[in-house]
Amino acid sequence: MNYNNAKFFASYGKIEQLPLPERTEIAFIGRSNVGKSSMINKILNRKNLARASAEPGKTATINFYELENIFLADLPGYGYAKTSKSEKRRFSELIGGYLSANRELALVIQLVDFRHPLTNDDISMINALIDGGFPFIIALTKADKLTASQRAKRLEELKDELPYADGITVVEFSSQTGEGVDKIREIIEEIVDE
Ligand SMILES: Nc1nc2c(ncn2[C@@H]2O[C@H](COP(=O)(O)OP(=O)(O)O)[C@@H](O)[C@H]2O)c(=O)[nH]1
Ligand SMILES: [Mg+2]
Repeated sequence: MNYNNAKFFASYGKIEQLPLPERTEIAFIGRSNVGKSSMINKILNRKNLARASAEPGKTATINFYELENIFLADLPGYGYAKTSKSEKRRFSELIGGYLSANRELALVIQLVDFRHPLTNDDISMINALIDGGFPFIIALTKADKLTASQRAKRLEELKDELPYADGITVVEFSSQTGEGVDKIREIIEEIVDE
């Protein structure tokens, strides 16, 4: 798979605008500011293809990137406290709408911040993925910000926060150091080969 030729495809503010589901898609879902755009940039060897922002809560669109014959879909980040109620509703409608739109969704990469306990929004999202039968993995982001013992502690706590975590693939990831990017690419390639 050639990650260097990926391109921005389009942004969609409404589910009805999405292209026909003719290509395999991989969706990136997570709290606002968790590192979705940074992860996409890292996977695609780019600094700023997906706009990574220090200003959370801004992406109220679904952004598609074209990687060979598949789409990467950067979904709006949920859970940003300062977003207005109506915007929050729009964000969650976009995410829910995307998931129920019968896309050719081969994988969801659910990002959560390695440093912090799962938020209620994270847990609702993960439960929705399980209930909907979506294939997904969990990426623990910003791994560079934790010491080895902090990591061990969080991994232990995660078992309580996600009682069914045993069957879920969990990837420790940092877009800063590149940790985990090979693993994510491997998983993408397994899917595409199928
Ligand atoms: N230290 C560190 N910072 C990160 C990492 N990933 C993202 N960030 C920072 O977190 C902020 C939000 O990242 P972004 O990719 O825009 O998050 P998004 O809202 O989920 O798309 C930006 O300031 C990034 O530079 C990471 O792996 N390590
Ligand atoms: Mg983003």
